[in-house]
Amino acid sequence: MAIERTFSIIKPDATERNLTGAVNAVIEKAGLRIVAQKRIRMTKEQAETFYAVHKARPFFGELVEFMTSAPVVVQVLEGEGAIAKYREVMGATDPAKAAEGTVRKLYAKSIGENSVHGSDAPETAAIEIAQFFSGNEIVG
Ligand code: RTP
Ligand code: MG
Repeated sequence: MAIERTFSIIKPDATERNLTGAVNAVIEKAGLRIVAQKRIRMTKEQAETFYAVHKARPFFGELVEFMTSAPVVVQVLEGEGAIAKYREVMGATDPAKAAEGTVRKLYAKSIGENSVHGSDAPETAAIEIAQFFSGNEIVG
């Protein structure tokens, strides 16, 4: 399988509970390498752009409000099949349905406040990485 890069966000519910290191431990234990990372406060504009695909969904306003409510940690993860692997490591969107040992099973509070984001395909990974990182910030 090819070496890929995926985009990750440690969301406000996790940073607020001081779980950045705990989430990173799960990521690294799964064999994914954190090749870029920064803590930011997302602006409303950044959150709306990032989740534009969900604009028509009933939870969009709530989602943007949540993502801007506290700092987040944006990351680039690298590894074999990193995109699918990280989705596995994260677990299902709804923590009640997430498998044992996944980040969301371990730490998520609810379907909305679910601790992490991960890209769902190579195309979205490239777009999402480019929204938050320039090439020289990523050190593989
Ligand atoms: P993400 O994009 O954050 O990695 O999560 P995902 O693919 O597992 O889920 P997606 O369907 O793309 O939804 C994006 C985020 O929107 C929030 N959400 N809230 N209240 C709700 O019913 C609801 N559904 C989704 C979650 O924060 C979800 O991760
Ligand atoms: Mg998604």
